[in-house]
Amino acid sequence: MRRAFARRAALSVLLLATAALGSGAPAAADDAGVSVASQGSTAVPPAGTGAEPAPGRTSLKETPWVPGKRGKYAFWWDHYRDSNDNDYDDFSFFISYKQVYTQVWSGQYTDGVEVGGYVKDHRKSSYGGMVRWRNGQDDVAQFDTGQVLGHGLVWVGSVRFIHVIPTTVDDDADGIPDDSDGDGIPDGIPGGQNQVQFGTGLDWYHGDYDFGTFRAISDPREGGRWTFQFSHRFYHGPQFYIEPGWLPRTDGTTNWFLRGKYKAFVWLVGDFNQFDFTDIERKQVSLGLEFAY
Ligand SMILES: [Ca+2]
Ligand SMILES: [Ca+2]
Repeated sequence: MRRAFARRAALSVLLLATAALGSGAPAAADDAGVSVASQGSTAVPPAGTGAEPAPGRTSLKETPWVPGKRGKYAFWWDHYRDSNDNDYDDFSFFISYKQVYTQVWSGQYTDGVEVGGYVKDHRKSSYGGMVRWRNGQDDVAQFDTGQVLGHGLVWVGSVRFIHVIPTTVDDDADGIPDDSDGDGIPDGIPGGQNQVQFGTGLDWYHGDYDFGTFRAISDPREGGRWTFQFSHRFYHGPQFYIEPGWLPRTDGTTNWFLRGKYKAFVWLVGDFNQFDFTDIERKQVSLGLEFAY
């Protein structure tokens, strides 16, 4: 029921956003920073980081790199409500400088820090990575590349190494490890403590700032399961965009998000199933303020 609703909602959002903005967003030639020549290069987000469908990631909210600027900083409030009716509030601070960034966050769900960056070759293809530590959740290292193909297309590949910190599952969030088969041995983390995740896909830059994203991301928790991301950012000048995303999975579940920006105000709403190595579904509302410098 919830899945069906989420799917309908996501489709409605996509259709509405496409109808409202897809045709009405003129490519503003004077939007400084990104020329036609630099599309798929300057504007490329750190490759592969957009491949992450989990809501806690910076990249799901924003591109860390601002064309023509040294960087940017942002303050975020994240509110989660999970399928056990638990609420969490987390706060984070993000800052990028040239080709590196860091983010720290703290709150009821987790505390953590992430550091990432990239370099580019003479073809403006990127090679990047990030490391992240989340207290009581996981340690992550990722390497990724974005290869410029021309015609605004960038091929993205990524590999992510994940060390899951909890050793048992607690899907009903009662503080007691679940034992689904009742044999007295708690359920282990699906996929084990150490996991490797692969991602691949394309970004397509067109217009002055608009871009579409496609990703296929393996799910090490369940062999053969993949998550796909279809999203598109519709710009209307540098101060305003809206980006709907639809994330179907090969097991039939669907996640979605809708994010946007108006001047310094940035926001995201979304619904994410099986978040963070549990069967818990999490709805998310995030509000932030961000400033380029
Ligand atoms: Ca439990
Ligand atoms: Ca058991």
